[in-house]
Order: sequence, then C-alpha cells, then structure tokens
Amino acid sequence: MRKAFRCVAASVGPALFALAVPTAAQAPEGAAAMDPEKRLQALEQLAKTLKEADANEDGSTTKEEFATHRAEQFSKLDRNEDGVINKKDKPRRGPVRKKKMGEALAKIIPQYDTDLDGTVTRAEWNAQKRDPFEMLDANGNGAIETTEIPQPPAGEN
Ligand SMILES: [Ca+2]
Ligand SMILES: [Ca+2]
Ligand SMILES: [Ca+2]
Repeated sequence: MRKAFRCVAASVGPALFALAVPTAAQAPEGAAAMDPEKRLQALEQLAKTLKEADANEDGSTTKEEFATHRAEQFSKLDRNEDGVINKKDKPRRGPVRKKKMGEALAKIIPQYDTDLDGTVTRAEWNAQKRDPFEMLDANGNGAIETTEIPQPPAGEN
C-alpha cells in the first residue's frame, strides 16, 4: 500500500536561510563598534562565567576549569538528557520556570546552532565563536586571571 496523498512544500527553505544569515552591510570603524551597553553586559557576563568556572577559587580560570564548567552548563540545559539542546528541553511543569527556560533556550539556541537545525549538539556548543582565552589571556599562560578581565571605565554614568 502506498500513500499517494502527501503534499510537499518544497519552496520554504531558502527564505529561512536568507533571514538567518546576517549581511556584512554595516562596517563599523574600529573596536568601539559594539554598543557600549552591550559590551559592558558582555564583559560582566564573561567575568561572571569565569568566576563561576574558577573551581579552586584561586582567582585564575584555567582552560581546563573553563571546559569543565561549559560541559556542566550543557548538561544543565540538556534537561531531557538526550545529548542535545533544543526546545524539547523546556520544562513541562511550572509556568514560571517554563517561561524562563523557554526564553533562555530561545536566546542560546540561535547563538550556538551553526547548522540551523534548531538543535545544539555538544560539538556546536564547544565550537565557540569567540574564545575568551584568545581575547583575554594576555600573558599566554593558559589561564585567565581576574586582573586580565577588562574593567568597565569607572566614574562614568
Ligand atoms: Ca582556578
Ligand atoms: Ca535535550
Ligand atoms: Ca545544530
């Protein structure tokens, strides 16, 4: 027996890709291109992450500590433990948690889902766009000390 009634919509794919790929239309000058507020937020977030990752609390986060922390974060987000992060990891109960987690997933998935299949694999999770060690490990010792994290300019409002 064959199913002959299936209808295939073959023309929706390319439009989605056009939306998802950002164009390099705006070419800002220099490194100050980033919205200062966003930059500050990103820095604060990074400092927080590095602090959390500093397992032995010696004020310096090694690559190893950072990798372990990231692996733990992945496991936390992968609530149904199927080895990938996607919408199925939303909690089923608790409206507040469900909303919060849903928002977090909606933010996280597009950031890491490089092949745009709606699912973040461990490989995609580990392939970071910006390696904090490349950016911040000024003395190249494979660890980021708290002193190497750039501080936002003080006294500004
Ligand atoms: Ca440490
Ligand atoms: Ca999952
Ligand atoms: Ca993916």
